[in-house]
Amino acid sequence: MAARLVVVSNRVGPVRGAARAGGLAVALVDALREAGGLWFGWSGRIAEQGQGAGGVQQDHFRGITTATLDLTAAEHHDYYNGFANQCLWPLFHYRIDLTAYDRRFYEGYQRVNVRFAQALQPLLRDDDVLWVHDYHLIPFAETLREMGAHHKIGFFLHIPFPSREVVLALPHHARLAQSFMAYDLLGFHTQRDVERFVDYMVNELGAEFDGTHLRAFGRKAMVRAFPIGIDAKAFADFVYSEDGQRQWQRASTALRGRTQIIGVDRLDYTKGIPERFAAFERLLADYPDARGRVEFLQVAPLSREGVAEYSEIRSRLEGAASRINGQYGEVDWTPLHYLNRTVSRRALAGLYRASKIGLVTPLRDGMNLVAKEYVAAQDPADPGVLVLSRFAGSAWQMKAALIINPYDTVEVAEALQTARYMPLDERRNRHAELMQDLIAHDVTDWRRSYLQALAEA
Ligand code: ADQ
Repeated sequence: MAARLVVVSNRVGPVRGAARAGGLAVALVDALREAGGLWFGWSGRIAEQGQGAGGVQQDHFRGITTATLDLTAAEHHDYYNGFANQCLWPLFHYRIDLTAYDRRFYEGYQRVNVRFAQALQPLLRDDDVLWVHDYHLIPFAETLREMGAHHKIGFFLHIPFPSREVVLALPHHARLAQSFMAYDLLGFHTQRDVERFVDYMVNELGAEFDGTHLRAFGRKAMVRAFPIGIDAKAFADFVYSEDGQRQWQRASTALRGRTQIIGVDRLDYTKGIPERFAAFERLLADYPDARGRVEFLQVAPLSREGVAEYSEIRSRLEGAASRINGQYGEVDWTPLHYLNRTVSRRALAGLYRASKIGLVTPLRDGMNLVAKEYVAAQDPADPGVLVLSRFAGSAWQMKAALIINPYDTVEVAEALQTARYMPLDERRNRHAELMQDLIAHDVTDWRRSYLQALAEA
């Protein structure tokens, strides 16, 4: 019998409604189903202030077990909002200016990793294989190994690994590096992330690298890139679902022949949304023929509302949106539509299809799945054009997109204008190239190649 898979991630996704949650949740649920697995992590619940967090809650559904823990209010503050989202998240996205180096955050982070490891350990079987996800849980394997675990444990980082100089700004960087080495396989989205990680480990910490394995702190780990994909075929089918059709129709009717540009992101300062608004404003300023003929729809549900930077960016965007509409709008034309709302994945597919231009401008992004979803939702016979930031991990794969520098609003406005007038032949060719790669490197391919490498590591 194949070894059981244990997935460990900060949030345990919905197992029952995984298809609705989409992307990663589906991929992990499929992997767990194949191996009859266990998914372990935070429940998403916070205990009342001053209350303990209680024990592990287990649930079983179609061969998958979930085991979750609540966080105390203090843990949520120091570990989740603190070290994970105010220190590692900004730092790994090159926002040294937003990085909070509070020692209490780091201690809270370590404590939660220890508590999680202690809670998982009694549930482990000898031949389990563990797959740990993302920056919240870097010390997880080291902590488990200190408790005697000898399992095969892999790690995947969903966000970028930054260049060496940036990592050095973290007071605890060498401790974290040691924690990384407790894994047997370290997975990153792109070869560039692998190179930056190896450069840091070798040149700062004296690790040795032989092209596939890194040796440091008395341990050896395989290091490789596994670019995550989407289920491109399923996403393309969403366009023809009831919700997809409804949104597509609704948007098309409202557009009355105008061109729609779409942006879809969690409201996060790494996604380059203010820069995107500025580029749209530049388009209207520099290309008068766009006025009255183009609309920009930005869908950005609020996220991490407990962190101050997130409310700041929210008010900044509200200001920019009303200024642009105030300056350029007409009684019968609103240039910019800005919605702080989550849309179902099917409805999202319909919105992408109704949009002739997909505008994805992160200042840094591990991969960026929106770029892939936009392409998958297009009509191959008359596809829209993707304008994509060179700082998204996906730009390394999606070379047939119009690749731009998101800081350069003039260049982005030019790309939007190019996209508006791109001939059908060129749009088809670019789309076909992008789609071919999306299908060849989909999310199933991603998890299979990761788990195969882990089995061999
Ligand atoms: P995120 O930073 O969340 O993920 P991204 O890869 O773009 O970024 O994925 C976002 C997902 O949320 C997409 O599937 C998108 O459709 C969905 N989404 C966004 N806005 C939505 C809305 N309004 N309604 C409904 N759904 C919405 C992190 C890393 C990325 C990496 C992924 C996966 O930051 O770089 O690509 O993990 O590894």
